[in-house]
Amino acid sequence: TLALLWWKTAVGYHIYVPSFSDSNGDGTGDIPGIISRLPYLKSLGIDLIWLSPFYASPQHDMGYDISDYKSVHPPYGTVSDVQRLIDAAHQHGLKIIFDLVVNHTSHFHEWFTSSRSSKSSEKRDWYHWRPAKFDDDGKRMPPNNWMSVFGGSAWEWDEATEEYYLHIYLKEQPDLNWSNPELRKNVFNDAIRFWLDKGVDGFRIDTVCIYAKDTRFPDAEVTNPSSEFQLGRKYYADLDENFEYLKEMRGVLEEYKGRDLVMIGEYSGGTTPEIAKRYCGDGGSLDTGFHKQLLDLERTEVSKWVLREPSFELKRFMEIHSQWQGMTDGENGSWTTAYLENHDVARSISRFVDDSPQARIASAKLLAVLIATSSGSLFIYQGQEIGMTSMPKEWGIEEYKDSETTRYYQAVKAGGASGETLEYALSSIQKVARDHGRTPMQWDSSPNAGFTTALKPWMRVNDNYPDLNAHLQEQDPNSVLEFWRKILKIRKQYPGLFIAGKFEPIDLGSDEWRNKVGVYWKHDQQRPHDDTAESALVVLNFTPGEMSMDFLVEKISSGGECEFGALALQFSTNAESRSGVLGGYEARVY
Ligand code: TEU
Repeated sequence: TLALLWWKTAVGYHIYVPSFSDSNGDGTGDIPGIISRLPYLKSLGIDLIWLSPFYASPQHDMGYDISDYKSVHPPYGTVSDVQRLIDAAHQHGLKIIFDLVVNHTSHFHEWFTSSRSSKSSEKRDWYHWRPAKFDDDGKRMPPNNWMSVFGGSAWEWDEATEEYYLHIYLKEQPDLNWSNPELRKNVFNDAIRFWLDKGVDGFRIDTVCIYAKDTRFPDAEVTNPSSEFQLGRKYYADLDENFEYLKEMRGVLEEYKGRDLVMIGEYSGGTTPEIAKRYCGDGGSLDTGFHKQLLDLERTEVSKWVLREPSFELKRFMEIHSQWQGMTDGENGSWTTAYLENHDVARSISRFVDDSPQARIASAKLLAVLIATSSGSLFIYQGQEIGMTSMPKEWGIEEYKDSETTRYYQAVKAGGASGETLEYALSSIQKVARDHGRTPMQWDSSPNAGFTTALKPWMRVNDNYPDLNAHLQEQDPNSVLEFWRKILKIRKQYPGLFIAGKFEPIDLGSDEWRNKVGVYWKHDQQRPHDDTAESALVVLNFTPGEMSMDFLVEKISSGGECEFGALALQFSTNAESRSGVLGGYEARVY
């Protein structure tokens, strides 16, 4: 049997605190609300909760701008509520990890207010301050041409001491200077030890690749001539020092003997499987990480908002997925995660399949099979287990709350961005805004989906909640929720195949086929290629139409491994599944 560590076999569930469950009727989700839903999570079959940031924050970036690591955003509750949550999760046999956001703080964090107050502040060097440059006309310019992830310069001028500070994200999120040992010590104490002492089981580590910066701050190459500012990633992602800082961080976790803590990093957009191996393979400090390449599927080099045409191609999706699946093959001890959604993306069935009322159930099950048969640590994002969809197209821009979205919309309106029309911008927002993943959880058919008793939740509830909610699905054996419960059990029944198996895509020959159907083997690597070795064949029809399976018979038997007819059908998402004919959006496992 496989000796898999707990965080490898665990099914994770990602909770976005403001949108999960509101216990006190103020329209915002909270910690006591989460505690009340633990039995639901337990019944789904999960083992691990990842909680989005709940710390004190002025909420310029939904809590990814922290003003005090050791206290809780009041609408979410108190430190003792969080303590109760940790204990209650443990009583339910669940592990729980927190979001660790330490590349930057809020500009309201005491560290920053002190740092900005004077050049001689003892915390001055805890952030990156640089004098202005001047152009030929004597105009004041930022120290270099780096672009902020959310648009515009990555530097903000500060009148108080007449210098610029660095912010890779919003100007309300100044970057910490990790090269300062005093700063690191304080991060470890406040953001890490404080919560480990309370019993948390580890961290999802935000923006884990970019703590170290090239503090000479060279200009980035001009890759987008239409923009004043350029991607400086080369000078702040995956630098050697970054690996050293993470080693130090790991050391802090190692102080907690016998706790078996986990560190799961959030990689950056440029992190390839090769780079990821350096983070989580032998000698690396992370256990595993979330790669971003499927989240970024639609975007082009120009920006997040200028989309590829067509925006989704199954072929590309499967190529990227299969590269990352290769990380679990045992080589150099590396490991990956398997996930399709988080709080930074639109809903997967809306992005990849069909979220119309007739097709959304089949679509959700199709994607459930894909990800639940994939190797790695599996993560489900809240609402994915009931097949929640992106926001309706009819909703106006006022329903979008994310500062990334609103900044972009305003920039286009003002004639900025990369020259898109407002119409294009809106259609792009309707596809890829982060807001789509942030609408409140749909619990039942009561007003506002039972998320809150308030008249107006902080974000509008999707109009489809009367027909799409957890309560309805609990009573329906054919629901998406019931399907997830079932498939999670099957995943755990065959860990060698589904959790740690070798992923071997089957080449369907032409791009036309590759864009219609996904087919792959999972092989048990513990007993490779002897007579007892187990393999599973997964077949996913991404088109609405039926198709004959003849195309596949040829492909799978050409390897000489087996005859298609000899394979036993383990299960299908389609109750009327017929041999030889693949139904529309049907997924099968042999
Ligand atoms: O995301 C890191 C990140 O690089 C994001 O910019 C991501 O590429 C973006 O959401 C794409 O639209 C993390 C958090 O997940 C995100 O919510 C935060 O906004 C960001 O860090 C800053 O803390």
